[in-house]
Amino acid sequence: MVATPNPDMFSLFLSQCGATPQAPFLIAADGAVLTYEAALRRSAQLANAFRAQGVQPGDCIAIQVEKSQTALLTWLAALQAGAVYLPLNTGYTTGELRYFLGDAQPSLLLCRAEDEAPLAALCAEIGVPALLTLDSEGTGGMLVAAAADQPETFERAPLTPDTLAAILYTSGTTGRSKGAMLSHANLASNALTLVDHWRFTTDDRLLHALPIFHTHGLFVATNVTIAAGSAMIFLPKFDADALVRLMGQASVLMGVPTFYTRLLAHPGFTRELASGMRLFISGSAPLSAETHKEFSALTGQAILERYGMTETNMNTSNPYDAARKPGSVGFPLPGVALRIADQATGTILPQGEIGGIEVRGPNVFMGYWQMPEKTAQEFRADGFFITGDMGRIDEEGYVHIVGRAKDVIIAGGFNIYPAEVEAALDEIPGIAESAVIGVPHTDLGEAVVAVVKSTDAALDQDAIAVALKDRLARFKAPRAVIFVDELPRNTMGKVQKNVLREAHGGLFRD
Ligand code: MCA
Ligand code: AMP
Repeated sequence: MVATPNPDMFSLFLSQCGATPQAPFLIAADGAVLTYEAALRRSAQLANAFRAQGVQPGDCIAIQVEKSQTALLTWLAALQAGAVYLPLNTGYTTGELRYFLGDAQPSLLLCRAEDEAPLAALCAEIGVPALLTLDSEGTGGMLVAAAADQPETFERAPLTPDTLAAILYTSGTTGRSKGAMLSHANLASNALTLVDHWRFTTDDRLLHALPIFHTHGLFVATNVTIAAGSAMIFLPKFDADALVRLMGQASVLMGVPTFYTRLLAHPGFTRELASGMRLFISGSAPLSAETHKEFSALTGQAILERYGMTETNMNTSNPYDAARKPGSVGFPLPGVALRIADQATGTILPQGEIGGIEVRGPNVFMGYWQMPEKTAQEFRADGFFITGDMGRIDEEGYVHIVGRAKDVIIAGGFNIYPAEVEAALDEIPGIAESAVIGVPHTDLGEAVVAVVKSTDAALDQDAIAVALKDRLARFKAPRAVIFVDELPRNTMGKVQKNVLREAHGGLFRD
């Protein structure tokens, strides 16, 4: 790893290209290798193609495409073009995109080839000047054609550590989604810390099966790989069979807890197979102590759990060398200050007590895009960010997340805000009111369940699924709908979700 005084991700990438140009950067499932040097050339062509479409430094480019090598290289292209990268979950519907594109006003949208017609209309409607497409393999589409004849070098845009590198939208407990603004320094500082903490080297081969539109797959996995000069075995999506087939060539896996429960259920995942790996990392959602222990019993290795957020990148991690405690997210990372405070007053609580988790450090974002008031509300006067997670620090200093103050469901590592699903449900004719809860789910950790008061006897779960199809990404759709005569309410008239959780919590338990 080559460190520079004020590093940014593209400088780190260039350092690796200079030091080991022929080292593998991306390895496909069939073994085909894309070297650092080839990735530099291809990403320069993409940067030139973006520039030719009118993208200037500081402009935003929005991306909603399937995972492919070319899709990943658009991140490197944006970095060198000085563009602000806005990756979007491939599950979002056109209606959901209308909000994100309207809010961020990108200069260019890169979308799937099959979405070209509806999204060209959307771009015309909201004034996005350029649209390119990319096919699901990353080998065809307007972007590939536009980049083919472009020069393989690109004069990168100047930047400072505080230059905006990316906007990632996080859903809101109430109201609008917020665009978290991440600077080049936010991303590079966290990547370098993690390389060090997790002992990444040029020898590492990271098994990459996460999506690349969220922090985990894009920043944690990819930026750590770049900063270390290691390689990724780059898979289009999670598939337990593929992971078992390729694990023998890998040294590290990063995943959400569902990856680990599915691996444990796979007959091909054995102690011998795992013995070639030096590190298994979990995050994005709570890894149950039970899964942690089951994994240790099978493999003899302890999963390393860490904790982060879109707004903060990674905040804590279990240690590399010392005990990795089941049910704990470890210690604050070097440079990150973490405290437990009373949610209402901000008073710092004594060690051992449960309160709101607050963090401060070079990893913490610059604020929410065009929402200065919302940003101000979520920071304390001394610069600590209020995460909305509840936790405690135990007698040995390990951080434990014990719940969430924010009303969010985390299913398979995706965050889903009940208020958004309720609003979509309430728009359906025949639904008088609704309440959405998260229910324990053996595969996804939590699953979305809707409790609905209906005035239309013909309305059933299937009809609701059809009505939601174009309004909400599929991963947000209720896995079950329960029809009730009345929703339980307290004396203030507020729906008692705890009563609903108690009544329906056993729905997906084996
Ligand atoms: C897919 N579906 C889901 C989910 N994923 N439903 C609920 N929750 C999900 N997570 C739905 C699809 O819409 C589809 O619905 C059906 O399930 C099957 O889709 P498929 O793609 O086959 O699903 P899968 O392969 O089983 O995917 C499950 C998965 C995947 C492997 C857990 O969701 C995944 O890779 N999750 C990782 C998420 C992640 O990267 N999170 C990091 C966020 P239908 O059949 O009805 O069409 S970053 C973060 O949280 C912070 C910063 C951090 O700390 O990292
Ligand atoms: P996101 O909004 O997608 O950035 O998700 C961030 C949230 O995921 C955090 O605020 C936590 O609630 C949750 N999270 C991330 N890592 C962990 C973890 N290891 N254990 C429990 N929750 C986690």
